[in-house]
Amino acid sequence: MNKVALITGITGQDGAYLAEFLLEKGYQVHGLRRRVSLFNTARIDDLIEDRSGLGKNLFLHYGDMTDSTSIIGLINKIKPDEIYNLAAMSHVHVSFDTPEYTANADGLGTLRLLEAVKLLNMEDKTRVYQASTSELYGKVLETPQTETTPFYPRSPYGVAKIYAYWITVNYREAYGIFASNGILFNHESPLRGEIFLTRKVTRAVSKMAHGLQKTLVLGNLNAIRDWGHAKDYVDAMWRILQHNEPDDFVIATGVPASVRDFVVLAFRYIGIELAFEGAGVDEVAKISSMEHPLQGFAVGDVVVTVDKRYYRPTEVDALVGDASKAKSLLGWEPKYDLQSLVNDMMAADMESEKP
Ligand code: NDP
Ligand code: GDR
Repeated sequence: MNKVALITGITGQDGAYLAEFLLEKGYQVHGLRRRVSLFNTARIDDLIEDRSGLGKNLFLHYGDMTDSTSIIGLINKIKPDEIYNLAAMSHVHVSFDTPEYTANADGLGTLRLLEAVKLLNMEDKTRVYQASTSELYGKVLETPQTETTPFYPRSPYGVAKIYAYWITVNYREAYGIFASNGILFNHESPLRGEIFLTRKVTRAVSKMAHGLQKTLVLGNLNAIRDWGHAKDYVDAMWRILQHNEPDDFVIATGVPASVRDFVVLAFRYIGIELAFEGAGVDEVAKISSMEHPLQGFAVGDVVVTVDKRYYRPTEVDALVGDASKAKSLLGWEPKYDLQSLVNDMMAADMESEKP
């Protein structure tokens, strides 16, 4: 019998990669999708349309993390062996504008799911993966961050996710549910949402290369993140649920890079070197050299500026993770480094942004 998996958030970046990963392993995959006014399945349309032959084992169901009945009904109907709880209002900056909704979907949503497993007496059958985050560390008290580093979230998103983290630990300890947290650091890909930093940069630089955009406006260039590839990180999620006992794991590359560093690598992909001048909102990046002429651009042109509207009320300055535990207990290793991540994203956006 094929294992049955439920993925909440299947229409998101990680959901799409995880669905493909599990289908390739022979799972029957069910996805919780919410009703929105435009189609939201672009990332999984290849699977839905069964272009690779994997789609026959994929089933989508309408529901919402804020609606207990849809969650209980679905889990009761499909009786999953594994649940991957990826659904969330996942944008840190937006969470400052929608704090109550974020707490409901990201925090209470996790409770609803765990409570459904308990109510349906599926504690012994169903394993639960919770999409926890490096945003739990927030104001960093120790570097690099490990499973034992204290948490200090700095956004409504981080605070909602800390509830989800602890309710997952609590249902494991109280009811014996195989429930584990993956504390994942930033992971990106060509499927990354367009308003996250990396994708905003790779799309803008690709548009510039095609003569469709003149400047890129960003927020805090000093923030430091540990960026990996989503493909590597969904493999870690699966390994966490195959482990012989439920536990919590940091998943990260261990390599820090600033927003400025990421911008430099993306421009270098199209043959442009940058020189940064000024500081804070007055900082700009100018073209210092060009490998080949690019129509509409000359050495000395300002191509990156900073605008306060992209600053967050409270920022997470620097995150870098130590994934030693996952490496030794799960045998997990990332295949992508920052350069190959940038190359993958730039190659995809150069194609998709072609006029
Ligand atoms: P995305 O924003 O790309 O995807 C989020 C998914 O959740 C989408 O499918 C979205 O649906 C769905 N969703 C949002 N709100 C609800 C709701 N109320 N009910 C049902 N579904 C909902 O996120 P990622 O794929 O990048 O991340 C996956 C998970 O991992 C998230 O929980 C995120 O917080 C967490 N995480 C992500 C990291 C990263 O760097 N990517 C790092 C650490 C944790 P729709 O398509 O309709 O919007
Ligand atoms: P983050 O990702 O907040 O780390 O959360 P994001 O890509 O949004 O920001 C990364 C850093 O870049 C700075 N920044 C900008 N960010 C955006 N979005 N837009 C800009 O113009 C910009 N300029 C500078 C930010 O201030 C920040 O420091 C992501 C999400 O996927 C979460 O769901 C996940 O939990 C964490 O990663 C780990």
